Order: sequence, then C-alpha cells, then structure tokens
Amino acid sequence: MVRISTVAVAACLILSLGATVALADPIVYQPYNIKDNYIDSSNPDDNQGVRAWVNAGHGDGSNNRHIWALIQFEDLSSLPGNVQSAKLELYRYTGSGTGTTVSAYQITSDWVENSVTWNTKPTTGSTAVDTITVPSDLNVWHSLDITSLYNAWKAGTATNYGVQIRTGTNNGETFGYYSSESGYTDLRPRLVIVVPEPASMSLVALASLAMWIRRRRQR
Ligand SMILES: [Ca+2]
Repeated sequence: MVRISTVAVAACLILSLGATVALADPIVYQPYNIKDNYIDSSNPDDNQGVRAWVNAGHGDGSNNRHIWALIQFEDLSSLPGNVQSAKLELYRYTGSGTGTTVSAYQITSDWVENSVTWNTKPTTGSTAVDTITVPSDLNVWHSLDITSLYNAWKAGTATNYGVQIRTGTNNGETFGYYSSESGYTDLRPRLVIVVPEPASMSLVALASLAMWIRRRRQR
C-alpha cells in the first residue's frame, strides 16, 4: 500500500512539474502603433513618428551624426510584473554597416511620438541598460535584455518612458528596424516576457514527498 501511494503521489508531482514548464512559455507582446520613432542629429527638426521603420546608427561614418530610435510600449497593464526575463526585440531588415554593438538606454522624460525631434529629445540614463554585439546580417531580431527596467516600471519604482536605441561603434552603420506601423505584423517591435518558473515550489513538493516516504517507512 505504501508503494502504491508513493507512486501515485510521485505521478501527481511529475504532472505538476510538467505544468510548471508550460507556465514558463514566453509571452510575446507585439501591439500595433506603440510609440516609436527615431531622431537624427543631422536633421534636428524632423519628426519620423509615422514611418513604418525606425533607424539607429551613425549614418555617415562620423561621430558628428547620431541616429537614435525611441521605443515605448505605453500600456503594460496586461503583462505580469516581477518577471524572470523581459526582452525588447527589434527586427533589423535593412541598413548598412558591419558588425557593431546595439545598446538600450532608459528614457527618463516624456516625449510625443508625432512631434519629438533631435532638438526636443527626451533625457536618458547615462549608462546602458543592455548592450549586445550584433552580426552584419539583415533579417534578424536584435534582442535587448531590459528585465530590471521592465520590473521597475511594473513595480512603480521607475516611470515608463520607454528606451532609446543607439549603436555603439562608428562604421558608418545605419540599422533599419520595422516599427509598429509596419504592415509586417509579425515583425513589429515586441516584448518577450518570461515569468518565473515556480521551481522553488517544485523543490518544496519534492522535499515534502521525501519526508512523507521516510515517515511511512518508519512506521
Ligand atoms: Ca511610430
């Protein structure tokens, strides 16, 4: 009887462990018409908010020119907080330039999608939230880890004004990403969220099972 009960309990635990794996599937948040734009120091009064793309780069091989993308998912209310991972992903489909780095910076003041320019750009944090090295390939996702910032937005300890995207080297590169106005709905900017897998709960359950078996054997 003890063995049968043990098998039954173990089976239940295995099933519950299987369920926890399913819970950890990523959430892909990819709404139409989020706030996205890019600003260009060489065209300091231009606004590009309605474009179907955003750019980031240096454009002319000179550090005198900067092109920065601005991305803000305004409504995060349907998404969980305290997540295990939050990544901002942008689909690079065009643009020139060899491998370089791409960085995300926290935007720290408000901006308006259809009026912001280089001359009215929002403020940002001084250090990058994340920096990644990217290949020169086109048609790839660039994935930036913004987990800490996202969790701060959800916890209310930081205000969500979005992130600014810059490239870090100066090879005359310009990266073109689809914006949220793009007709390629699957290639718009997206947030990929992974919620914590309740591994600690599984460990507690296994410990409880071991204790239960030990007590049964001691009887
Ligand atoms: Ca836009």
